[in-house]
Amino acid sequence: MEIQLQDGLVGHWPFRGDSAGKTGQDHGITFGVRGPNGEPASASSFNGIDSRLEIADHPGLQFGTGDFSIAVWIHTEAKTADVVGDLVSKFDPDAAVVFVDHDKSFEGGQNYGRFKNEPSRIAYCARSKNPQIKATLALKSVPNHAALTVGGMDDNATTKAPIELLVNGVSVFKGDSQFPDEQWAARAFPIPDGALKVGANEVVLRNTGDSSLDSNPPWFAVTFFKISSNSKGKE
Ligand SMILES: [Ca+2]
Repeated sequence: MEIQLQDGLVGHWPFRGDSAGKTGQDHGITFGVRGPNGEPASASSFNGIDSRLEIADHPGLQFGTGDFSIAVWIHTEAKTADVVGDLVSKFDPDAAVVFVDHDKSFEGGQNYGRFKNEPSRIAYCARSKNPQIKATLALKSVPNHAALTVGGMDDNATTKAPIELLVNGVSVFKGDSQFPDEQWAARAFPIPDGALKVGANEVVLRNTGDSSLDSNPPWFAVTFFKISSNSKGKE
């Protein structure tokens, strides 16, 4: 079966000449550089730090749960001294999201590396060396009816780890974790009005279990925190 590139095509950004930015908002891209085979103005250059092309949301970009393909043609330096950045990502512009492996603001918890395919930190009990995980999320504006979403995992015991979640010191959840055992899940917790502010917001996940052990259950693992508008809370 032959499949044409144009079949079901949602978008195509050639990055040739200076036209690439016309279909999005460019941030620090150098257009019109030499591309494949040294041909002038046939490629664009990204600085690898913060340059990017930002495309506004569009119904065509709501992929749902079906399969889709993304193809890119890139050139990198022969030798790179840094980790490779994202080629394509999608995000809610009103949300603040930090991932354990992307954000240096994570403190505390045992840095567990990759666990069940996700980078993670683990909070052990209250009297252990790693009883809490803290991260800072920067908000450009304060969403109405906000929620804190946690990408987390409960321990391998059949019981649930007792945890407390705090946003800027305000408790948004306290009790047995509602996460599955040894399986990643994302759960949203409403944040009371007034708890958030523009700028840095501190999120803490605390294991309130009564133990000093740094290995046994109850433990709780985190891979990301997200603060966003809680769509369920909107009128
Ligand atoms: Ca458990």
